[in-house]
Amino acid sequence: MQMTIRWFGSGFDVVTLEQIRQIPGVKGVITTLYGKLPGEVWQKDEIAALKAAVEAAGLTIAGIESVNIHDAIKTGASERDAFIENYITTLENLGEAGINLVCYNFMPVFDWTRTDLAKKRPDGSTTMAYDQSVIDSIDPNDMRSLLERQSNGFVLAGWEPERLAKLKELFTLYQDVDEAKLRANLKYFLESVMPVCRKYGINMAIHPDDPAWSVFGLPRIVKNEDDLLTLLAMVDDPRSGVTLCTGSLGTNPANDIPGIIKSLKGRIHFAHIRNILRTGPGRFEESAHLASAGSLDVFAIMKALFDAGFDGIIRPDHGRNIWGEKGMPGYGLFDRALGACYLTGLWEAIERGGK
Ligand SMILES: [Mn+2]
Repeated sequence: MQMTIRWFGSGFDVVTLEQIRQIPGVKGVITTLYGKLPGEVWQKDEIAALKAAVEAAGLTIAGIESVNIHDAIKTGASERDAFIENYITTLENLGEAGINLVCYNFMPVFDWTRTDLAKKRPDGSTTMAYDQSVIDSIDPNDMRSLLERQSNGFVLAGWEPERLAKLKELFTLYQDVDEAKLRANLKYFLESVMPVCRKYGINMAIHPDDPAWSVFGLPRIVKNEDDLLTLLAMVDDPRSGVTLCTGSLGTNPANDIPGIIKSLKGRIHFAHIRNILRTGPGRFEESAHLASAGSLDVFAIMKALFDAGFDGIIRPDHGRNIWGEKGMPGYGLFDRALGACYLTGLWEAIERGGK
């Protein structure tokens, strides 16, 4: 297990590499070229500069989150092959730089979705929360402004303003795409990139849908164990795997996460561990990582990863905003550092207890 922290790059992230380096047990970051739009090629010199910045701070790049996928690929539009070629070139350039973990998602139109980015909790901290009744009562066009108003001025990952400015067109692109079509487009994409992944030893790790159900009537195909097993069987290559995001899968109480870990054995390349507190049907908020703080048994999750022989990369997922920090929602330093230490402590105890 390698503990990491997500870092959005200088100029985008207010958390510094120097701060991350001081979190016990963290030697690597999960990072990205944050200014890149889906479909753009990541050039060798840009990757080299990112790598140099991380390494100058005494850290390594443990993986990329994310290389986002262009909507033409997700919808199976005629220009998808050109965008897949770009994606392959990006993977080659990452592979040449020795980077071999890429997280991505296949969610249509909207990436992760929340209705409140700074919900006040009883302890005075703020956190991201979701309420399906809010989604049901608003127009998807208002979704972007709802989040932008609360984002502390940060561009939110996966919510590229340039892309979402064309929301109407985006919805039109997806109007004939149902789950079966989306799945077929994912298969086409994965089959196209597997040769370059095999050549460079790159693990592709799909992120589950967040929340784990359809939003605004759009199809979603990475919601539960069945979906995950279907996609792994569909392109049965060890380089095609999963980002186990407990906070995303855990939004649906029917998802037994330790059970899912057991079934996915060997195909979990990356884990996002966080806790959520389910506050009602279709409602949840992000809690501290501690098992006792939310609805997920984080100990049982870490134990299941250990028992499955997991030796991949972990990061504490979102944190609350605590101690007055004004960070990117979900991505402040303090609560994620607490999360990293808690998860590392659990792992140490499980590992030593097992011997
Ligand atoms: Mn996640």
